[in-house]
Amino acid sequence: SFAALAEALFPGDALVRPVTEGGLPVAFEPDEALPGEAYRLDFAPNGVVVTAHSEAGYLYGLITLGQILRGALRHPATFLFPASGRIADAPALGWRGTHLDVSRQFYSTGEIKALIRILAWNKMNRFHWHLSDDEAWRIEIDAYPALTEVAAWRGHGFALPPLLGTGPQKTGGYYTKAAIREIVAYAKSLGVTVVPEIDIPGHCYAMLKAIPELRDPGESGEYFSVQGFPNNCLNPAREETYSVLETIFNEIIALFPDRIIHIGADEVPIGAWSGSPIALARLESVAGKPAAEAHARRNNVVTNHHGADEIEGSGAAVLQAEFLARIQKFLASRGCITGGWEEAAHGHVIDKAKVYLVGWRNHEISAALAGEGYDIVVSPGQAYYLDMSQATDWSEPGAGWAGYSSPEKTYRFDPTAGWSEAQRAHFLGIQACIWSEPMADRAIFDRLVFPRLSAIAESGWTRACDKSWERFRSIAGLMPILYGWQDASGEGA
Ligand code: NAG
Repeated sequence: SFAALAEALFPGDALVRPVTEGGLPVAFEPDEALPGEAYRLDFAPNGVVVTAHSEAGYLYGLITLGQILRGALRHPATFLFPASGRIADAPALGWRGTHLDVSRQFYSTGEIKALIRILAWNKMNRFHWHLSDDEAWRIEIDAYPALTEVAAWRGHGFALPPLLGTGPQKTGGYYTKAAIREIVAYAKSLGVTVVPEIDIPGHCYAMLKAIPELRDPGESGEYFSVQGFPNNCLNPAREETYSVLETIFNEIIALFPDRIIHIGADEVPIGAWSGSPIALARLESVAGKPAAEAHARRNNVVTNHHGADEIEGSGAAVLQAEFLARIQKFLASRGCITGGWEEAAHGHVIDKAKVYLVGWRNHEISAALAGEGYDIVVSPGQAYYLDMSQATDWSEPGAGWAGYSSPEKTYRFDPTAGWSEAQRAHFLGIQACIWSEPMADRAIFDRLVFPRLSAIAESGWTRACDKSWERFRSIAGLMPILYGWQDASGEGA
């Protein structure tokens, strides 16, 4: 019955209830001719038939019925299901993702599950889970307890003058292995593949706080990341770097059965490793003495800002490329596809056949990488970064390095505008990126994420010729009540 369907899709949600008193029977029919996530709904006076080829197809059919029920809330007294007619539906794109940064803000297991439910409701099928960054490390690793004991928390350990009382409370959290298994299983039940990200070799300040032995003891001087973190990169010339990472990835692979592992690779500062003698020696052996000497001159030089820190061709890029290729080989040997932000292509040593990239700085870079034969998920900051403010005039919260993005701009963005057939052959799909630096509370999160998340989802599911901004706008105002955050309870660790 619809009551059971509604309960399965929206547990405990009082807003969803059968519209017809007696409920309406739903039958399921297999059809092997339908592609994976496609479904049909056939309406008849005595019920609805959902036809599909896979669990995902049945799920999306049921979600569409759930959406019709939600629509019925606007006219509860008069709503009737159609007595005849057919909905035949299939996704436009294979990769319909959302990325969430849980390093800059921590989200409880309950909140993650609520977000996954929202993704499924929007017929999104990938959850890219950004589990580590300079600010914090969020995943339990048995071999290195310090990663979570030290690097999952902040705001404590400062000595305050006695009159000010005790120091600040620590805040943060991490996901235990049990929590991760629970989340991955829950996502699977809603058609969502979870892609964990451990961001390396840059964005590793927290990891290096927890495992300081990974630093080159001979390193001197400073380089800074675009966010201002000093010396935040794992050293590619230390053997321990690889043995530690292999241990960590082995534990992670065991938790994520879909075997897609994202390794970051974004924003290695151009001065990275310029004060590390072992890294400079490695660079000299790969690229020659002049390259190593040129790189050493970058030590203590502050360069770098958003969008302009193109390190391709630099000594840092050479070292990074070698590092990434080695990690990728290891992951491939464990049967994994490697994901990376677009900079993972620097140096072009990574194996294109076993990699996918997420294009983020702008549309042109994504197009160029697709042209070079990299499989790519498109998520340009200018349209799909949900931390970007919705307006230019500071009346809205959010960041601005990629400019502002109104819901309309996000909705109308065409991810492959101007791409050739050859480029489109490498287009995997699209992704919303929820970077959480500005999302200090739930109100700001909701303001930034909704309804732009649904605008992106619609470009993932609906063919461009069937999209309509006017229709989207007319329902966007209803979205807050559709999302059902209310049962997002649960504590992190
Ligand atoms: C970039 C960083 C990210 C940051 C975000 C904010 C990527 C791949 N890297 O600087 O750490 O949170 O922008 O918009 O986006």
